[in-house]
Amino acid sequence: MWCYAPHDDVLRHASGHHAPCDHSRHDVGHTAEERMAERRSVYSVCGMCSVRCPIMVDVEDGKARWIQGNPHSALKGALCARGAAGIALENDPERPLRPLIRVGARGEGKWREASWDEALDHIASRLKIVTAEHGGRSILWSDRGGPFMDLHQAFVRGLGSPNYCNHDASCARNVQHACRSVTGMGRKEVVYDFRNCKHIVLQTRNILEAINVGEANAVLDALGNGCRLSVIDIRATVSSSKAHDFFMVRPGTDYAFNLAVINVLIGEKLYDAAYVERHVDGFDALSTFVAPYTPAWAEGETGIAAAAITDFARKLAEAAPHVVWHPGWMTARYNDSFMVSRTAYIINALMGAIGAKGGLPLANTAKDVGRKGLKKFVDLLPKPDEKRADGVGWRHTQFDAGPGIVNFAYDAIESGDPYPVKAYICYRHDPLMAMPDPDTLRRKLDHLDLLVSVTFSWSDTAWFADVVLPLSTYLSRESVVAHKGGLKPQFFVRKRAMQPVADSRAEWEIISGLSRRLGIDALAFDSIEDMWNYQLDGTGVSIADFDAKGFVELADKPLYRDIEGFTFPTPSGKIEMVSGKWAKAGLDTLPPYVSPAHPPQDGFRVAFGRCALHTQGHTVNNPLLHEQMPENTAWMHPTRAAALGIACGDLVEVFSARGSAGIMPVTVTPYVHPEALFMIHGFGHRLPVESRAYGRGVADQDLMPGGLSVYDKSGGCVSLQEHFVTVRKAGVR
Ligand SMILES: Nc1nc2c(c(=O)[nH]1)N[C@H]1C(S)=C(S)[C@@H](COP(=O)(O)OP(=O)(O)OC[C@H]3O[C@@H](n4cnc5c(=O)[nH]c(N)nc54)[C@H](O)[C@@H]3O)O[C@H]1N2
Ligand SMILES: Nc1nc2c(c(=O)[nH]1)N[C@H]1C(S)=C(S)[C@@H](COP(=O)(O)OP(=O)(O)OC[C@H]3O[C@@H](n4cnc5c(=O)[nH]c(N)nc54)[C@H](O)[C@@H]3O)O[C@H]1N2
Ligand code: SF4
Ligand SMILES: [Mo]
Repeated sequence: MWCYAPHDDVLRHASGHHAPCDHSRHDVGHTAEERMAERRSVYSVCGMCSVRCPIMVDVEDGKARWIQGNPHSALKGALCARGAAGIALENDPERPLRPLIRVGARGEGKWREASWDEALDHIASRLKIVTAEHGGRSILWSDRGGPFMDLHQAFVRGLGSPNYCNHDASCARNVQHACRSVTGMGRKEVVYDFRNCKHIVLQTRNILEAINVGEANAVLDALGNGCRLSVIDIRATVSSSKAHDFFMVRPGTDYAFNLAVINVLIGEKLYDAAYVERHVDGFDALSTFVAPYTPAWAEGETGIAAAAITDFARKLAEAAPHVVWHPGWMTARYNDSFMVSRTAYIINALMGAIGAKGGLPLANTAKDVGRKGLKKFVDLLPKPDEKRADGVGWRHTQFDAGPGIVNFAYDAIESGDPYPVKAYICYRHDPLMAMPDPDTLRRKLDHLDLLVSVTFSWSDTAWFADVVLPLSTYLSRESVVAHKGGLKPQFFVRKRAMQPVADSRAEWEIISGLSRRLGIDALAFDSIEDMWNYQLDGTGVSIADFDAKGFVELADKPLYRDIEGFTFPTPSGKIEMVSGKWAKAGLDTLPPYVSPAHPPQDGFRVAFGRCALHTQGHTVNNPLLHEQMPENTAWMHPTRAAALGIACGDLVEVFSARGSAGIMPVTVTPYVHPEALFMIHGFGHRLPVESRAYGRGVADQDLMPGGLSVYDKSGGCVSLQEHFVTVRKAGVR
């Protein structure tokens, strides 16, 4: 069994400053002494990435000793390396250990330590001043979205602001909007039924390294059962190493690839004609549109042989409707990424896979299985009668208003259009790393009167903030109850496995504390139990019901809803090849393909992705994960390296149009497209408080000057790979 032993000085250091906070009420039935002496297992939820896997934490003497995947769940005990590194995070002194209030200039790194009361009083008084001068609408909030956002959205309502945003404009908004434009539903309203699938297609999706543990298990099980796997990527990955077909496309040409596949499926009548007749609107327009986009044409664009595309389309049709063409996840890449996802959904529809077992069946909510959903915190507060600062819902009518498009709100901070935005709470969000061109973003954020970062590790945004509030890690905080849709919908809850080592707080403690100070009485809860009880009221589930497995399933067995009589929530009521909603916003959802520019002489297209060992930018300073992977390297094709006189392992300086972004080692490999310079995201840290990560590798977001205003007009995501870079040999290691 692996166990992380904290340095003694860490614990002494942190516990010496531990604020008095009575947490005993959260552990009903245990005295502090009993807790210290006992060994127990706590069902909880991982928080090391946005997936939030169910976990089981072994606790001994009041400390988390071992984390594994919840054995009752689809994880069957498995966990990824990052989730297991939570204990190292909890014990790491190189993170904000108590509230900090800025005393120097923004970003200078001069702080004074504050008590929680002082920090929350400070924020509340600043928010009151901003509200008095500019109204509640001038407060912006952003987070990572996901199952706990109800409480956040309620708090933003309580502030009197419509400006709740999440990080999705730099992640999956293009997929969300693509799904909406084709089916009328959000992307999570369908399930990827990998376990019963016969042909999985991964396009811009590295499912075995950009991990969701349950999903990775399901894909491996499917492969074991003879499911076919095809991977479309610009480089080889662990996923492609398991594939029957691997297509290494020219970066940015996926739309061409998909159009050619549709061309074959329609031209050779390989689609499900009965399904199309029953459920699809606009098929004739699609047929006419794809006619010129033949595999021979696509070969010139993608570099994939025409015969291989044709053969692949035929194999796909053989498996229909047990087909999942993954529409992608991190698709904030190109100006046509929305269309890549859209055509993926269209192909799934042509295969009859949307709504089918082994394809993309409909996800069920509590209501769909005859149960009552959680009571929502947002319903405790009136919706502010204000337009959103990011223009979503009125200026940009095609986009979902729920989480908006956060970078448009940044424009409002700078311009004051449509109204001033003066305070910004970044909760579990690091936009200075997650958004392109941090220099420009810093200039925009500098127009704020108040910037607050709520975080469990140092981040570029925390460093630039006026107040830093340390959030407890997922091991030492509870969260509100969450609902997860799926074939078997469920409620799940994060429980506190141990008391925090640092003087940090759980989100409910922070939100209740601020609500109390701001007069948002509806959210000024005294305990997490009160919140859980409010949420569960009337559902027939009590908090004790989570003791058995950590989650409560709302159905006995997977429910596959028949879509025969189903009306899709689109303007036509059908799956739309031409989107009615987007057309109303003046946008063409079958736009002609535009060939991406080739990089200039000696240049590369910047390309990035995730690795199994790190989450975004916030784990590269984690002692355990840093040891496993301390820096990123630039992947370069041998022909390009030879032309530049670069050998594997050499150091190169990487330049954007604006200048140098730093020096990194090169990995020379034939398994990356010659036009791309690929690197793992999240490195290139420059904060003096992170001794391990400091100065290691290059930050891809620094290679995207002007990137905040380069975005997919139909999908809403920033287009992070629409940037070219050059390299210069900087030495030999
Ligand atoms: N250039 C470039 N930009 C990108 C990407 C890229 O590959 N390249 N990737 C994009 C993607 S896919 C996404 S999702 C966004 C991510 O952007 P973010 O959502 O900003 O990603 P994280 O680094 O996970 O940020 C979470 C921040 O919240 C803090 N935090 C506090 N509590 C918790 C907790 O309980 N759990 C976690 N996980 N964090 C906590 C972390 O310390 C960290 O500072 O960035 C996007 N931006
Ligand atoms: N280990 C780990 N797992 C994670 C995360 C993490 O940080 N670390 N983050 C979570 C989050 S927030 C997200 S959004 C998901 C992301 O999950 P994914 O979207 O699967 O992750 P990425 O690695 O960003 O991108 C997938 C692949 O797209 C490829 N790609 C780049 N450009 C192109 C192109 O032009 N065409 C094609 N076809 N492929 C291209 C990359 O080479 C990469 O292999 O992962 C989640 N899981
Ligand atoms: S994929 Fe890994 S890091 Fe993400 S929630 Fe699951 S176990 Fe945690
Ligand atoms: Mo993401």
